[in-house]
Amino acid sequence: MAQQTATRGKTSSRSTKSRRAASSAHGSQSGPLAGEPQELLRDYFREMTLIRRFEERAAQGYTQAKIGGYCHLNLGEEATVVGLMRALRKTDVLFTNYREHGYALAKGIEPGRVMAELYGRTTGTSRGWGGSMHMFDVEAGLLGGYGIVGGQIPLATGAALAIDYRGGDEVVMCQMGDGTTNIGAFHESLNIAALWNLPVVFVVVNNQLGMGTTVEMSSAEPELHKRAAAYRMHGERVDGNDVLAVRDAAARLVEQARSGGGPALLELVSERLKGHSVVDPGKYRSDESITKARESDPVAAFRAQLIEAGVLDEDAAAEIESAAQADADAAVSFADDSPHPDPSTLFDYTYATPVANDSRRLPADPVF
Ligand SMILES: Cc1ncc(C[n+]2csc(CCOP(=O)(O)OP(=O)(O)O)c2C)c(N)n1
Ligand SMILES: [Mg+2]
Repeated sequence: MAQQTATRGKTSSRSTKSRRAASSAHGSQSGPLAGEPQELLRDYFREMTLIRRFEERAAQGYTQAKIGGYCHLNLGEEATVVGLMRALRKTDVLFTNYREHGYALAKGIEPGRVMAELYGRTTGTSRGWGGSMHMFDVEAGLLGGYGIVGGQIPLATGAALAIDYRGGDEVVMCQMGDGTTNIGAFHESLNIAALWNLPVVFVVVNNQLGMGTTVEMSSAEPELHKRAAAYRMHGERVDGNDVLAVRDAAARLVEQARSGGGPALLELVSERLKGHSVVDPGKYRSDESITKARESDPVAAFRAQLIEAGVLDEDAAAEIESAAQADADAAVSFADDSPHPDPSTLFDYTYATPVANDSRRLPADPVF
């Protein structure tokens, strides 16, 4: 398939014309939203708003010392998250980096269980042992948030091999950040996935920063989608602030992978509204870059777009926002009311299966 080579800033998004032609029987709005069922558009706005409110409450929980360890938020990446998850079937599986709260929510996991994981409670997705970076839910098809940069890439590739070996029709989506595309495992995994034609879509959320390092400072080829060319793989770049463009590109590449068309690399250009993690004041950013990020806030932009198109009015938008706030607040109450794990279970999930010589000792126990 031809490599798309959109230059930085010039991102491809689905043509208005084809969108209009595809489903003119649906919504009556014109412009880029033409043909989109209105209820679906409102659903996207609901989900994006829930992620926004949830992450705001997570940040608050961290400053109240209710949440420990590291904590990275999807603030500014809501359109990317929702667009990507809408391209997957329930049976498709997702691997992500540590910035995954929004993915867990958009993959259909109850907000209370996601917040409880942040709070380290037994009702959390990983029984409270994983925390912010290690959400896991086999039923929902979320096979992990990973704290090691790029740790998810070989695992996702292996999962795609397992699907292929068993003759399944599921697809793996492997999300990562821009700062992950220069590590060895990225290149090894893309190579093997292309060689063996595995059903996996690699997604780079290019928020233009790896902690405080810009893409231009770290990557000799800053147009990250072009890395696919080294493996004769399809690569393309899309505006990560456009939920419909993300959904459409992802859906096309997921279906290509599902039908034996092989893996692909999708780059989504996005913005991180806050610091790398909740404790990062982001002092290394210029005022100009912060202003630019705020101006392209995908939640505010989508809200304005839906109002402009008559899909929402102010009252309906405000109603969705207060419902999202109530859901985020209820998630906090659920987490707060849930029990902490019993210390005696500390080593219970160290290995998937019991390991010989695993003495199940606690750190302070005598060695002999
Ligand atoms: C192997 C490894 N090296 C370094 C780190 C420290 N680290 C955590 S996040 C990060 C930046 C990754 O940036 P990017 O891939 O762009 O993801 P983003 O945080 O922007 O979502 C680094 C270097 C780590 N967790 N693992
Ligand atoms: Mg990044």
